[in-house]
Amino acid sequence: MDEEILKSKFTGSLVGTGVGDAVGAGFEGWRMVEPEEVKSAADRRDVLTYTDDTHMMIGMAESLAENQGFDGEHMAHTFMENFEREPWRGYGPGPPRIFRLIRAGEAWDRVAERLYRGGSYGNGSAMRIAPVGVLYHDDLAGLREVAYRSSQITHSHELGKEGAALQACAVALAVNLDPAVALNPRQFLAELDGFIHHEVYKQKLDKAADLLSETDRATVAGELGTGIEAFNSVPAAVYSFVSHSRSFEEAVLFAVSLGGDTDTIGAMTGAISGAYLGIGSIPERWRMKLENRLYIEELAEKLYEIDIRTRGSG
Ligand code: AR6
Ligand code: MG
Repeated sequence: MDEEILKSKFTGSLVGTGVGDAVGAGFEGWRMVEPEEVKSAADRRDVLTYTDDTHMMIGMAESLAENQGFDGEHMAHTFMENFEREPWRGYGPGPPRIFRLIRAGEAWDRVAERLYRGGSYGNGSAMRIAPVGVLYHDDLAGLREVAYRSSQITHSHELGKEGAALQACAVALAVNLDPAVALNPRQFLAELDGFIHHEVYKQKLDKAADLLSETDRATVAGELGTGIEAFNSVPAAVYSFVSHSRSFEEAVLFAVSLGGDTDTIGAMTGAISGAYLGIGSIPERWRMKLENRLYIEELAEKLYEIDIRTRGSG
């Protein structure tokens, strides 16, 4: 693939996370909303402010860039320090508790098991995963391992880990596809199905395929789910992407219009769409207003440089 196109996919996925998150942020908890309404709300705002989704995505990218790959202890401390600087980003209930326990000296890879029964299956480890998806785009075994281990910091339930791996894989597959060639939605879903192990996700991916010709948004939202749990939100993001693969804007507006956990489903949809279509597909009027855009682009470029070096020596 042309190196400029590949680079634009790295930046597209990370900035896409931020834009999707910020566009969805005003509608969290709504039952359903018209795409037009989401669009005009985003257009009216002077700054697109992101939430914890993008804040944690930035932490992942910072840690991966600094260590040229995954270092769990470092990533956990990066999350914790970022949270302590900006605790007002809208974090879910679990992660702040984890950060306090890590601050008190608990081990980064054990602490998450103390939350909920068997650890969290919230979507918090999937929403932030775009940097893993782009960095490991040509190594799906490595991607799975890093998705699981990074999830272990805050979301140790197997459904939390699998949701992070599914979202990372969707980003990676999108990076590897030529944006000039029309996407085959069924094939994309089938490849994800081949990658994923857990039956809960396999069933959701099958449903997504069955819903490809569905025109009623309420049916899509009801069947796939739009909740805070990873299995009730990653499938909706994948669906929003495959059903609107030619347009970043349409994919994100559709994702948010489903209601529920709109910022996170918007963030995950933006990550996949940006990874497929590249940074140029993100509407300029949104991209330019994204808070900390230049820093996010810089982090994406650092990950891209690591990718080039790894491929050069591999
Ligand atoms: N059993 C029952 N409920 C659970 C379990 C479990 N094992 N695991 C999670 N939940 P959390 P997050 C429910 O706290 O994933 C922000 O708004 C439980 O109700 O780990 O980081 C972001 O933008 C729990 O409170 O946080 C995202 O929208 C909830 O899932 C979201 O929060 C969330 O899990 C991310 O939250
Ligand atoms: Mg959020």
